[in-house]
Amino acid sequence: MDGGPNPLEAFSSEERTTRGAGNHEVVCLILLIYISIFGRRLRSIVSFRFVLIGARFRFLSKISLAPWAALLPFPLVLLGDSGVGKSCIVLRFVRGQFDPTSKVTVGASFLSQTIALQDSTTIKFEIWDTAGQERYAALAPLYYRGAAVAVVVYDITSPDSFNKAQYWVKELQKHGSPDIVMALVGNKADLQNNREVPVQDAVEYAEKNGMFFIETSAKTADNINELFEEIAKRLPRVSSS
Ligand SMILES: Nc1nc2c(ncn2[C@@H]2O[C@H](COP(=O)(O)OP(=O)(O)OP(=O)(O)O)[C@@H](O)[C@H]2O)c(=O)[nH]1
Ligand SMILES: [Mg+2]
Repeated sequence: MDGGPNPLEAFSSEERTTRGAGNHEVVCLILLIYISIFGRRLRSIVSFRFVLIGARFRFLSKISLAPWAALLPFPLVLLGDSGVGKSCIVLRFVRGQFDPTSKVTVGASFLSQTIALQDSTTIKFEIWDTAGQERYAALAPLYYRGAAVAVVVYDITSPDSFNKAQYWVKELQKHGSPDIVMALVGNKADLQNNREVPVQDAVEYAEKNGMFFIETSAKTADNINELFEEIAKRLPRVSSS
């Protein structure tokens, strides 16, 4: 039977190819439209989730982050010449003790202490007591780089230790955090008869360098708590609003 020409063969191969491609294009076009609609929906679902997560974080930060933030520790570093009494200041503050036979610190030592202020805020200090001996000087940046507070100590009976304190202040100004809270501490205030660093010199130096100044005695506990309370008052607070 002749059956007439095969309708498919009526098209040249070129036409078939063209028509086939046309079908694919239509399918692709439909797919693209579908994906773009579905994709938009997907994006909106995802972004809605992010909005929810963001809102949840904003909600948590308003409701409960402030009390938690108050418990976040503040890294504090003590710097100063060997023998000025850094370790004794820390021991007095943390344990309420004084060690007349205190040994030189090797490398650095770590202690933490929490204090409650009058406005019922709680501040936790992570205290890095560095070694004042020259051989450990290169280690100091490891401790002061991330510090929120630097306590620079000198001995009121030693002008050399006051010069060394000024060296540490310059180091902190060059390499410390720009918003670091700095305190200048003249220790061994119980040795008034041997004083060689006038109070006025220290007051002027501290003022010029935007530092808080206090004289302490780790031996008699004079001004030790006041030193840390004053530092705590100067720390940035988290607002609960
Ligand atoms: N009279 C008096 N002596 C103190 C006082 N604070 C510390 N000392 C003495 O000073 C000496 C050195 O004290 P440390 O606290 O070990 O000194 P440091 O600054 O930690 O020294 P390094 O660890 O070497 O950096 C010890 O014999 C202490 O007993 C103080 O307020 N008054
Ligand atoms: Mg020490």
